[in-house]
Amino acid sequence: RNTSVGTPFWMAPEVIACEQQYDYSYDARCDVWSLVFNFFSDFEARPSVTHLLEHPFIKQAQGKDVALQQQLAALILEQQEAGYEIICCSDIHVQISVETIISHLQKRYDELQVYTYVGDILIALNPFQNLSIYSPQFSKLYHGMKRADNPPHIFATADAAYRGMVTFCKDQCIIISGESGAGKTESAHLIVQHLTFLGKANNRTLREKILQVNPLVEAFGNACTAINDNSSRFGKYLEMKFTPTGAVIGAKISEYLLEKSRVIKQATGEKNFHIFYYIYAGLYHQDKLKTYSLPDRTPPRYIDSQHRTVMQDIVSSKLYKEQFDAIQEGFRNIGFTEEEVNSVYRILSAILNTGNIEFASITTQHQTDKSEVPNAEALETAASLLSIGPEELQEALTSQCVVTRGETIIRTNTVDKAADVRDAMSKALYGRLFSWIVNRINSLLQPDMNICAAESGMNVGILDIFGFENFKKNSFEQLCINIANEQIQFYFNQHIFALEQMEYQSEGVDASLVEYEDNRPILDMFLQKPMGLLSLMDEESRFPQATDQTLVDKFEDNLRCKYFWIPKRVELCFGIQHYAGKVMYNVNGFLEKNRDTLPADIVVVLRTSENKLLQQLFSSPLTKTGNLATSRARVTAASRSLPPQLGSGRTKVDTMEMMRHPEETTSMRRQTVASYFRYSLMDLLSKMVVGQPHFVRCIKPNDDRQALRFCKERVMVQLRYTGILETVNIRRQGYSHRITFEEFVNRYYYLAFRAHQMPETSRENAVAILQRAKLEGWVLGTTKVFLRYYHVEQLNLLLREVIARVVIMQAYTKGWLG
Ligand code: AOV
Ligand code: MG
Repeated sequence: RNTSVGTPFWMAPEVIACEQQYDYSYDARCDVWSLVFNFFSDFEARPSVTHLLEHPFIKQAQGKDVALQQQLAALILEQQEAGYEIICCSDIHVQISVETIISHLQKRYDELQVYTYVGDILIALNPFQNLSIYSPQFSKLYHGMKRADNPPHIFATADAAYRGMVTFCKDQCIIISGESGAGKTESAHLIVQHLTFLGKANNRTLREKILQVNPLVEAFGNACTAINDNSSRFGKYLEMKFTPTGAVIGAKISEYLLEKSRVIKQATGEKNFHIFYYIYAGLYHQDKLKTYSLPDRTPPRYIDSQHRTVMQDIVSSKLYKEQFDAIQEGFRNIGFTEEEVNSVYRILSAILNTGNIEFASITTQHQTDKSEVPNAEALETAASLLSIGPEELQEALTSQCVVTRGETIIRTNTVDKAADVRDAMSKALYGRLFSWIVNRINSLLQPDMNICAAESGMNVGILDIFGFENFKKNSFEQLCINIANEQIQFYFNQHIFALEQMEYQSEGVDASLVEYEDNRPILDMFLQKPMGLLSLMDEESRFPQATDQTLVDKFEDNLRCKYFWIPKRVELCFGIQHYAGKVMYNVNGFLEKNRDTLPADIVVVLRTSENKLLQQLFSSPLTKTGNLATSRARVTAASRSLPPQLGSGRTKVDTMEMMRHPEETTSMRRQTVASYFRYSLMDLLSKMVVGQPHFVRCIKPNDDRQALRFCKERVMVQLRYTGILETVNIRRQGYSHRITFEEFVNRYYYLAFRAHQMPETSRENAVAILQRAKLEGWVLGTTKVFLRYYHVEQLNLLLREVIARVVIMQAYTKGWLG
């Protein structure tokens, strides 16, 4: 390929590394890493064709076909005479190493170019500082442009998804992945920002509402961890809904696996969910701490179990207050009533007061392990905020009704047991409150049926989950988080590698098979039934006598897999070799966290509440079971109908493959966290597989959250485990678009035929169009045209020109134009 002198080589030549006398550069236009060099500097005098054939580059070129090489050499000389600079690429197999990519990324990062494409995947390096590239001007800049027209940007990815949806009438999903603190949540916000810009609704308020959804939900679902001050403690799939013409009409959030345990306890140096701090600062400012009975002398135990915080620091925080104001505004704008918001604050305060309830044991002559509440004030305040009777609450906390053989027996709770019940109640309150807020937002942002029937609408989904975590001490929560990430990686692999290979093979197109790290065995080890880790844990959770030790023993006896091991010297621990690295888990409390039991007595008491919201939270059967029913229906439906983008060559098995282990047999009655988790994953994947995916890979350049610090080793590790290198290879050789001959001819026949001709949708006509469009490098399969992504851009551009001409002609013949 040759480019005339002075033609900008996409954003000027991006020379990324000098090896020997050659420079390698990445060319977004043809999606290849190419070799750019001043060819003639290698020769002292003007070379002849024979000279050229001796050149190492030519020797490797054209698949080593000598005849072709001669042609090339002649062409090069001809071009040089005409004053062209020679840029050679694509058919030289430049070995791209991780090092090459890293130095490229580093150079860009140093210039604050945080985005880079690898094929159609966007790599986003966390800048750890505010960049001025997200203003509406930038949204305009990226609107409807070809990708190569502008530097890589998250807006371009959002734009591609939007255009994909409008052009092909197909749902899209943007999958953002990366480890904790890599920038997923920020990226998700930016995507929503650009999509609301694109989906110009006449309705400005709707756009504002949608923009406020993320901050609102994150106030309740995010918290400060050791890794990230604004760490997502739940998974979020936000679907933005559009009309077929691309106007935004609504939104829907699905939330996954909120880390409820954070409500009652946080690891050293970590905090509770943001909202607890926000309400303190905000309500303090409004002089309303008393109105909501928030304990104001010392911070409640739930937000400061180690007594490290001073009340004054919380209430006087400017940041917290600002966030509170934003939350209040969000609630109001989105459409929550004042009464509802009031109830939310009351429940939050009730949770904090509940956490302060203490228990002491009383010994009577007959009973030894009975407990009472020495600080009646906390109990009474909590009960009053929940609009329930304090005696009833105390009863439910300190005793337990057991029905055996038709007889009801009251058993008293020990101090420890009572504290567990108290904490279980707090977790349930918070978890259900969170789900309620999400559901309420969904009902308020539901598309207006008058504008667009739901079934004719389309959506772009944005997945932002909690990133891979590896702390000094990792517990049940980290296990769930990391399994979820493992599953997302599997989905990525399936899409990028496995399905790609299968499609090539079934179409008879040569696919130099790209090797990649398949994490299927690890996922199987977790999810398999009945011998996978989660199933084993569920089984053990059913035995009341089980202990952490019996759980570890069970794992050790049953999990025979190189990804799992029990360390010799550390007690109650096991190690997992995840796709993203080794993690040591401490099983302390695993069983209890998995059982997540909420005594029936507590539910009964809470149902007596006079607070409407609270009644709602506890009136239905467990919300999670409700979700699961729909989830199950959807999973089945998804596996029945093939995701359209997977093409006809795929079988049902493939969809099921994307979601490992979709089958489910566990009884719904005693739902453990693990089995709920399994369902949630399936539910999520069933949503994802129906859309055309776009991948954003967030990378954390350093662990100190420092701007402009690029730690090569850290980036290297992330590039390796995310499979970016393999991605480069498969994309370089790959054909990202495969269109059936029929679809291709129908879509592009204007380019080679007259509008009224309606040519036969045959292979030959597809070829005619490709030739007419002067495209090179495409391949024909048995039923499909295989195109590189830039081919599609070129075709669409041509199509647009032709259509514009036709429109002008028509206008002209009608006499509309002079
Ligand atoms: P995460 O979502 O990937 O972690 P975040 O999106 O919360 O990570 O990013 C962590 C922090 O990095 C943010 O609070 C910002 O300070 C900074 N940051 C990320 N992206 C940008 C950007 N584009 N511009 C400026 N600052 C940015 V977790 O949710 O912990 O897995 O569970
Ligand atoms: Mg996040």
